[in-house]
Amino acid sequence: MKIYLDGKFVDSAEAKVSVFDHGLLYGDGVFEGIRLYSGNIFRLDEHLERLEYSAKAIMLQIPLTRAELSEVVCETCRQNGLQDAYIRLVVTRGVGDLGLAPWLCPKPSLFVIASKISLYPPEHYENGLAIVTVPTRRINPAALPPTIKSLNYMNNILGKIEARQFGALEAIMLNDQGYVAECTADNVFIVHKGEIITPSASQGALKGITRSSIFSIAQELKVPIRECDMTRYDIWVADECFLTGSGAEVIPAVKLDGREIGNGKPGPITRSVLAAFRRRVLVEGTRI
Ligand code: PXG
Repeated sequence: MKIYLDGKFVDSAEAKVSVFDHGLLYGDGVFEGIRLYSGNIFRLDEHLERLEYSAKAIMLQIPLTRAELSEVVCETCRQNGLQDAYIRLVVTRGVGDLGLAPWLCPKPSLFVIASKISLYPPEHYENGLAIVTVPTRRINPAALPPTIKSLNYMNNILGKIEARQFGALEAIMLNDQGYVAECTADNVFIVHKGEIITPSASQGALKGITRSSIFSIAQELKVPIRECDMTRYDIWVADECFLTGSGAEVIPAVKLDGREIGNGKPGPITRSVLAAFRRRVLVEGTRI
């Protein structure tokens, strides 16, 4: 496997960063998780824009322009002969001393890994996921805006660990006011009386690239869609529920905390959204 690391393509065994890199020492950096589908990088430009916003928010200078980054991501896929892949694009604060100070890190580090992804097992797309609500709350946007896709994922990891303790693959995370924010690595949607509803980013959700494509899919399907505050009650009484993410794509959730959502089976709107999504991933974005 060839990894792009700071201007060069190197073998994975040589793709190493320093123990003094602040990405490692403090989670000081930003990243994107992107998908390549049959030679098409799904919504690459939107991912690069979000990366730029994340970097701007933490006052990190990305060493490449948008066009250069785009080419590096495409070339990493080509170098590895991939047509379908999961792409991880990471910008770290770079090497500094043992203090926090980011201004003492003169050179950010940038690397791109393109590899295979392990998806949720296919039967879950057919039968739906049983998810739980975890005790760990989504971090308050005033402490660390969840809209920044930073390398500091400990809040989500605690949620993920708890999900597993309860035997679930994914979990609802509430914000500190008790409203539904999102899942540990996915956004959440419900369908109620023919309408698609999702929490707004201000409730503590990442502005997911998949999430934003659901808004245009809803238009295509002529299903009304809106952002709204959401409690667990809204999920209890919803007709359908689904989760979205670059890894998960669109996956039905059919149980929450042991309660059936709707009739306990993936619903018709979820199925049409998933089908529309699978068409779009082949055409929306950048061909390598
Ligand atoms: N919320 C969080 C906290 C995420 O990390 C999403 C929502 C969905 O956003 P996108 O832009 O992907 O639609 C994410 C993204 C994985 C994996 O391997 C997870 C993500 C992305 C890619 C792979 O579980 N999370």
